[in-house]
Amino acid sequence: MKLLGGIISPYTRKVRIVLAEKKIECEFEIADVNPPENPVNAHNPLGKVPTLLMDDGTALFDSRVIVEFLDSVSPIARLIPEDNRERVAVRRWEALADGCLDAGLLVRYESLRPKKEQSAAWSSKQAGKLKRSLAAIAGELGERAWCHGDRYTLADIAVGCCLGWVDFRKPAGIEYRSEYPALARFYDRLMERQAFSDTVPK
Ligand SMILES: N[C@@H](CCC(=O)N[C@@H](CS)C(=O)NCC(=O)O)C(=O)O
Repeated sequence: MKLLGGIISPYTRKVRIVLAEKKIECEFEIADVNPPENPVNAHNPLGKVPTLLMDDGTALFDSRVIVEFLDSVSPIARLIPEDNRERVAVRRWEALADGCLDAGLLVRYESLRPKKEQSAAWSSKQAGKLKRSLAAIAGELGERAWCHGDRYTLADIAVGCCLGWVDFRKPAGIEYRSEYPALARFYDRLMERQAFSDTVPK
């Protein structure tokens, strides 16, 4: 298998962390998806990373589908609970963290457009989603060690990747660490895991 991804891409980081936690061997190739014509298009019509190239030539996307596949191929370190309600709760955390990132990326992409083409109203709408979802993550996590239940799951990985990217890019000038110290402590604990420290955006 080969993972096409980006070093800073938080969704790619989610997949890389799942691979590492589950001890699954996978080649990693950095793919630049910025140009309209890019090497990912041939495998994924959406032209986005992460895209996982399977040994049989098929491609899996997006990160949520890839992590579900990876969690099912090996019993090591199950990250998605089997129980229906628990699984839905973990996937809800992932949807919240990924949705927060989606808004953050839109804020960033907008800021990279020529000044006269930027829409302040559009950026502010996306920044609103970003701020509300960070507040929701902080409120729902509180001072607990893990997002769901009493163990490390995909929920923690998704939230950790979201926090790492928000801190790295600071979309809309957000400084989450000073605004939500409990979230900063949560992220710092995750960074003690090698899967996190090996994949830090830089
Ligand atoms: N929902 C997707 C989002 C993937 C995504 O948006 N990746 C970004 C990089 S962080 C990308 O490929 N952007 C290129 C583009 O949108 O053209 C997932 O979870 O994999």
